[in-house]
Amino acid sequence: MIVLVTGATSGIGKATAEAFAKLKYSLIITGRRNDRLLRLKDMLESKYDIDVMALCFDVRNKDEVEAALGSLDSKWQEIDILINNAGLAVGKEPLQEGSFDDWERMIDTNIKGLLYVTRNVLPLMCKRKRGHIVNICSIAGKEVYAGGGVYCASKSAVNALSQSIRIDAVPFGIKVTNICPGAVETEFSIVRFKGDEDKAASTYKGFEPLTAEDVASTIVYCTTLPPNVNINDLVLMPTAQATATIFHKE
Ligand code: NDP
Ligand code: 8X3
Repeated sequence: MIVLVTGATSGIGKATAEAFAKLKYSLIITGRRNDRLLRLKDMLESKYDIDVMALCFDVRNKDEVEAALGSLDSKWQEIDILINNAGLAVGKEPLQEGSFDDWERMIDTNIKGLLYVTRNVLPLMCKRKRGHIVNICSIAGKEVYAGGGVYCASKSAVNALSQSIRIDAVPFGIKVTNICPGAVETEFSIVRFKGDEDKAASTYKGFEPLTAEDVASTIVYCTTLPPNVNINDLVLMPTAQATATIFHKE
């Protein structure tokens, strides 16, 4: 089995890569930070005795995505599972104060990046009449909240794309799963608050958030079900989180 995980240099993507490594799957790991990618490749290969291909590219750059995925030889083209995980939120201002640059980073990464990667991988799955695409959406794709406008819109788009890819791919026996986590403590909030670690840490104060490993084990669950079973859509939350905005904090 071959799994491609985008955004494997941190958080959910990294934990997911390791969860599949434990199952002895071969891995294609991607991200922009090549030093982290190469360290992860070395660790996974030596600890789990598996094959790992590291591809360094920016999912926002269509040419880079095509060049990286087009460089795969026939063995590595046999991707069984694609985890579209690379993504981010930037800023949390009300829309009237929002930054065009932040908006473009979110739209280009979360929507267009997911599309560029999927456009390169899905034809390979269609040809083999097998495959599973897991899109990491968010509770932000199901609900909106103050200051979340463009991030929530980008994740609503992921929600819609999961449904439409499922329709287009169903004649080829391909599964599509949309995974919507609530609060997961990763580098997500550090990125959202542009390096302000105190503000990022305050997001997770007073309750126990999900861990990246919690999401990874859910992804493994969804992708190891029998061939006739697919989880279309899955929302997982910390027990202390009821909706996108209602938390029980001590
Ligand atoms: P992290 O910031 O820890 O990880 C994000 C990953 O995405 C990194 O590996 C980063 O790699 C990669 N990435 C970001 N931009 C690009 C890009 N332009 N090209 C390639 N890779 C990129 O956050 P999470 O693990 O939390 O986030 C993973 C996914 O989960 C995201 O889609 C996020 O929206 C979603 N999510 C997160 C939740 C949370 O509370 N944390 C909840 C719900 C969903 P690099 O910087 O090396 O390129
Ligand atoms: C990340 C979770 O609630 O910050 O997608 O949007 S949230």
